[in-house]
Amino acid sequence: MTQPAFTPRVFSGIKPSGGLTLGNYLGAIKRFVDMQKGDCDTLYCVVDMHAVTVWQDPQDLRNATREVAAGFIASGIDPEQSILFNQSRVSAHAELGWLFNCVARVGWMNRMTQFKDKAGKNAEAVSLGLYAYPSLMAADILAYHATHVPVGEDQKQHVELTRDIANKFNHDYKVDFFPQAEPIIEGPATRVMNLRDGTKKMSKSGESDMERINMTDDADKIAKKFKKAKTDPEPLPDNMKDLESRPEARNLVNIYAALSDQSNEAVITEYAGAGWGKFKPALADLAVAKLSPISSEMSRLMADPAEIDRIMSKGAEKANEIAQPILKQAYEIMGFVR
Ligand code: AQP
Repeated sequence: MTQPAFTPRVFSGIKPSGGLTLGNYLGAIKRFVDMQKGDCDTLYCVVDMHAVTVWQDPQDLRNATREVAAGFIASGIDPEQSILFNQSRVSAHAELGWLFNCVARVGWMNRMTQFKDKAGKNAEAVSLGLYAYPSLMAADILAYHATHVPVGEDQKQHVELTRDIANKFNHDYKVDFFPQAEPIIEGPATRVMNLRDGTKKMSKSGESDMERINMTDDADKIAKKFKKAKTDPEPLPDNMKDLESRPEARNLVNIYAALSDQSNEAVITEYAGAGWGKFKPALADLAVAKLSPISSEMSRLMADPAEIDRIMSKGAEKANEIAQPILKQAYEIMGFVR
């Protein structure tokens, strides 16, 4: 089946399951801002319906939804240029998500490593929503016929499943209706790791606050967290290859590179032979310089939640205008009487 020409369109989201981390910033938001500068439509979503796949206290969910929206805006997402909204305001996500639950196969879901990681040994007791999460994510993307999805490394498998769902829908109904969305995973920090264990991803919901940098952390906290970050006794080498077996050291170099918009090779060349006593304070200073203007702007925005809600509501109206006709056609293709 040949793929018809779909207008390039960017979609991505972040779930308000806690405060934003440096991982969300470098792996996603910073890159969303870069893509906003291109020629295509950009839609950025606070995916609140994904957040409730695990328990969220209602007041925490409200705060985190506004905080993620504030994080987008403070980092440079312009609500006049990009469509910025929260997922639950556009019913097409849930509706198309159900249709895709009937397209996706249980065997496909069983292969999703994020579900395995999150459910762990407790798989019988987690919500059905956590299991079905990837088909809702496919709906998030395909409700807009989005073609490009900037994500961190951990979401690659879910974007690939989105392609499988689109393919199966197109094949089963003999149409060329849904595009093949491309995951865009670029830069030196596509997987920012936990500061206390370089083999685990930095997450909002990780157990200890010391394992992550929150976008709202102040200068002292950032300095303290980098100072206490796990490393090894060796100085930095002069090439990235020698960091292959040193995950914590590699992570700090990658973070430095992403924050300073350099390649990790350039960073390692600059700091070759340096010890942690030199590198960690330089990294902390850089992180404070980049994050503190964003966190001050986030606090300013968070002081006026009604304004954030107004921005998300306006964005949802625009999102709905794109998604509704696509949803309507999907229903028609499947044979629903409307
Ligand atoms: N550590 C990370 N490094 C690079 N990218 C990351 N992303 C998340 N963590 C890292 C990217 O941020 C976007 C939004 O992710 P999400 O919040 O919707 O889901 P997540 O990946 O499950 O994030 P968390 O922080 O790990 O949340 P919790 O702890 O609640 O599950 C995605 O593009 C993701 O790749």
